[in-house]
Amino acid sequence: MMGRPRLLTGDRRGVVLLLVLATIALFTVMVVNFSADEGLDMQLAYNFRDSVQAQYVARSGVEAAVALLKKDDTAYDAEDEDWGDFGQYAMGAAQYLDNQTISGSITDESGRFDLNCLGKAEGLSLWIEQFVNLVLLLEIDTEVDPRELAYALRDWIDEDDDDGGNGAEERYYQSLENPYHCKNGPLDCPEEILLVKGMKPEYYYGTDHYKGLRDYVAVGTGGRINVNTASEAVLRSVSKAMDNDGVIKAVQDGRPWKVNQGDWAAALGVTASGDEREWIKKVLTNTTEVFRADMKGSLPSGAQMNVMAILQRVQSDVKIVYYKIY
Ligand SMILES: [Ca+2]
Ligand SMILES: [Ca+2]
Repeated sequence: MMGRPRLLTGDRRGVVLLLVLATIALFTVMVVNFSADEGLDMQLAYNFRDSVQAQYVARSGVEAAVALLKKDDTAYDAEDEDWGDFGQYAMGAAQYLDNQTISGSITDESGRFDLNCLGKAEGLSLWIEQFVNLVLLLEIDTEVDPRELAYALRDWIDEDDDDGGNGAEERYYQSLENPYHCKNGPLDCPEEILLVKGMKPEYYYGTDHYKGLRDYVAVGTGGRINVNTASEAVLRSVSKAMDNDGVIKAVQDGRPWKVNQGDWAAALGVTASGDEREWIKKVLTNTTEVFRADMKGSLPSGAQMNVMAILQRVQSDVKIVYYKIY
């Protein structure tokens, strides 16, 4: 029977000794550093404490937004309601916050184009048309035909792996120098558009010469456009028949639209074919289910934190469905 191998030969003992000495040396350096950096560490700790506190102040702004939307009248949604004046509301809250302040706004996501509609099978050509109209109306200087961007977005979102000969699926994304997977599912946030073939940051963020898509797109509204909150570009993009000065004036003069007109084309004096009329009826509304809260928490020390939350209202319940700290 062989004896147990000896664990440490002479040479190995030497290695262990060196390791122990090195460890002691390391701890010594660390102790010296601890005392030298103590002041800096305290400052870092204060900063961290303040940033966490500012974050919670911003978070309480989101909670205030949820409370405000829970008691909002769901018959119509427009900026003449309490949620449209969140700034005033937040200033009133400041007196309870001991010099900490919340500032921010609640906006309607249904005033924007829902990018995820490009993944819908139903009405796809019309959603694509709407996206293309929006890119053209914003005068975004795309290198490729905006239709190609729309097709690439369609493929990014739709479940299948069929690029239809004009889009981009898994094969394209795997051929990149730093490959990644095609999502084949709905976008979680509008910024995700930057991963899609053909998109450039400037198309989204804008330049000195044109506005980007950022303020005009959303995800998760289902595609309904609220006539009370939509910008002119978004209203015009709905269909060629909506891209008309008289129609835009009729929308704006009628605000707030407290009653859903149903046949919006008739209500707004739109000259449209039967199909266009149906499309306008399908897309336009005067209510919303998805709101966005942008909140900033500030402390007297100057610490500030921003929070963005997407709030979804189902009947009179309001849930946070997306939350980002920045
Ligand atoms: Ca309302
Ligand atoms: Ca796909």
